[in-house]
Amino acid sequence: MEDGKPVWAPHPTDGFQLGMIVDIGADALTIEPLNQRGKTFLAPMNQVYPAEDDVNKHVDDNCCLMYLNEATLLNNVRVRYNKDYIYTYVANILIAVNPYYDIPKLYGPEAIKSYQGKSLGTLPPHVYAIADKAYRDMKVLKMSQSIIVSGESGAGKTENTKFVLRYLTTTYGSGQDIDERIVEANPLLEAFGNAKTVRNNNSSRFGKFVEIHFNDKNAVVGGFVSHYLLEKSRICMQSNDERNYHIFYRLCAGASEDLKKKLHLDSPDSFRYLNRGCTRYFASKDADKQIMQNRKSPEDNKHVKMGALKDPLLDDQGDFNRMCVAMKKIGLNDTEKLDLFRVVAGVLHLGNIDFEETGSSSGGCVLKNQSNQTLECCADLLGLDQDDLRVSLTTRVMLTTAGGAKGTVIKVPLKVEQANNARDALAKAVYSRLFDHVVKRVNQCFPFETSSNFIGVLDIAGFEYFEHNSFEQFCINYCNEKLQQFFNERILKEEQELYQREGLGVNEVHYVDNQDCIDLVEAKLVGILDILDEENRLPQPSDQHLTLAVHNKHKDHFRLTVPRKSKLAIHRNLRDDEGFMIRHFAGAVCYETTRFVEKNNDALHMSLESLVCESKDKFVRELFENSNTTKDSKQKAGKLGFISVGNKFKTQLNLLLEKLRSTGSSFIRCVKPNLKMVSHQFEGALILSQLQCSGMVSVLDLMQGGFPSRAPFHELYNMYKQYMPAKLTRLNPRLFCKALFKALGLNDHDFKFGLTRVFFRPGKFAEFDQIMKSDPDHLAELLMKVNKWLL
Ligand code: AOV
Ligand code: MG
Repeated sequence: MEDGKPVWAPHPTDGFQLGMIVDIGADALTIEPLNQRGKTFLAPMNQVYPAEDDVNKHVDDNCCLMYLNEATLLNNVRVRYNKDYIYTYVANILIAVNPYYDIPKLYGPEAIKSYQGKSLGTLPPHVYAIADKAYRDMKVLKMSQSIIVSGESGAGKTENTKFVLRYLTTTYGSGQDIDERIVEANPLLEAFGNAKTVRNNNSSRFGKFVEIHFNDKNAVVGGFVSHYLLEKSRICMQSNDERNYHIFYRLCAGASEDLKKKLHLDSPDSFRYLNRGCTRYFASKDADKQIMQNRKSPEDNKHVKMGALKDPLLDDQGDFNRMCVAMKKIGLNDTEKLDLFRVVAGVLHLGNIDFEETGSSSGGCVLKNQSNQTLECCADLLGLDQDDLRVSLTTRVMLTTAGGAKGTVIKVPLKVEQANNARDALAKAVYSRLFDHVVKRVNQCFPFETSSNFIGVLDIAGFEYFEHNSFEQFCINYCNEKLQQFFNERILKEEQELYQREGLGVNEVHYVDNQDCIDLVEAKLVGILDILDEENRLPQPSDQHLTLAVHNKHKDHFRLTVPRKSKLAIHRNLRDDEGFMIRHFAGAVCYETTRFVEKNNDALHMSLESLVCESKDKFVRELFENSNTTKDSKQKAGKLGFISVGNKFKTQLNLLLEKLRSTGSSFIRCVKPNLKMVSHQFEGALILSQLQCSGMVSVLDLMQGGFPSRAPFHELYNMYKQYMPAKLTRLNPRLFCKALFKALGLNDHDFKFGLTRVFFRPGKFAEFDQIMKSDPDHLAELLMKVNKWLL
């Protein structure tokens, strides 16, 4: 860092602030903030970074900056965000900040047109540019491509994913129904798989990989959606201020009177599964106002006053109608629609069944009186026999070995609490099978026979850590470890391979391999997932026993520790048998293991399973027949009452990564600008931590030590030949560039000539470009030099 130049020093809310170094200590610097002269503070040496000369300047590709570090990246993204440039490149990686409002013309038909066939970097950074690059790479390299969209909840993954799908189908579609269907499948998937959370009013509660398939002429022929880990706990219970899946409210708000009668529907607050989350509606007053303003007309606000469970930020009735239109467009007929709605209503009624103690010595329970009619409704909607349903909810079939008579079936009465659990388990099973069906049905609407290549878009939740982290966070963070490893492989490894190919002889760059963390979770027998399965198979599994087993197996593992207060993880103090802490690439997370065992089991207990499998309703029966549960695993489950959620996810994830590794890849890192979900508010510290979690900072480290900007010889040649004398333009592009660089007197240290392109040190390409675009007299003078040098 040079004397007398401003630096970026840490700031608690802005991330970084400009200041001057006024004193240098052993490992801390004394900084005087530029905007608070006279006041000083101490900053750790390794958190102070050189600032660009002009901190108001911004660049499309962050690699054009002179200093590549997290502070200059944050500043570049901030300056751009304030001008509504929400997209920024770091080399080929796209950073996308959620604007929380519709930026005029950003995504319109003209924008779609303009990006077609354009190399990355010729137009302002855009998600369309990434989509087009994927398409051109697929075409030229004859290789499938994937676009990995990541970021925390509310960062804009799903919106950007939709823009990619719309761009590709509009630009390279077949001109037939299929194009529209690929886009219109989303409202249906979102109705069943998205919900309002405190972080996002339309939060995807499942991961998805959407493939658009192309024929040998590179036109769209079909699509395929894979889905991962629908959040099941939400079906029966939501946190404060959160809702259940959209479809429940939409159906209650939007169904015709006729349909309402048929499905015995009422306002959402009459259903247990809907009326326990929303005690307060507003994420914040500001967010609320903002969103109200965004509503196009007063008409949009008129439902706000409806029943207590009506969320003023969401227009359930309008959304219901839009969803029905989408269903029609993708080809669902009325019977199919009714099938879906019937099961949704069935789940709602199931949730309203209440139990009370019998008071008899057997300790069992019975349905509360007023639940009898609900039972009837529910049985009717799901095609079940009323009495069978009653018995299955209040008793459990067990195989007994008592008295030596092996395998005698007995019915054990359930306690109220157990009956509640049985009811909820059934609801979760029915709804999650219904979701599987929705995805399957969506896939039938863009079928294809053969395809040459595909472009897949991955929209899956990013690294999460909350105050309480449970099995869901454990799975999603495990997934992010795998994706981070893939990112490292692709970005860091490939960068080095490029240097090698081009004969640059740059020192190898080291990065932290997270294989050890992945192994900790997924290794055979000793990995946490297998330890968990083993626990599930015990006659009396318990979360405490599981937790101790995990600690025992990995006593000195670098990545695993007992839970304790740490700077990195905000959590309550847990006992050693209540949780464990994992050091992830993005920070340490403390997992509370309560209900891990239960959440890891996908099996319904025997009597419930056979109940639904024998439903009189063909649709319900098929939900269970055609589920992902193979016959094999069902048989296993029958014996042990256990189907592993964790290991199923592991298998799916490994298949996904295998697929990703076989494709070319692009990365989109989405960023959430503030917690209030409002436009024009840039919370620096919050954004900085997202950039760090996404691995962007290690990319910058790599780039700062290497040659982040590069330009193929022929591109430079084409860019500047118009300014050159004829003699020079006769040279081949490589010689042309050499001559030019020599004449300009550029410092040898600032660039390197590879086999096909010039590589620039950070910021040096911008300098070079500036010289070339400087005033004509100056350029002419320089060109004279080129001429002279050549002669
Ligand atoms: P997510 O997919 O990353 O969260 P979304 O894509 O659902 O986040 O974005 C959240 C909300 O932000 C959207 O509903 C929009 O209102 C707004 N938004 C996002 N991107 C844009 C954009 N480019 N322009 C305008 N508004 C935008 V989650 O699914 O919760 O992890 O599980
Ligand atoms: Mg989403």
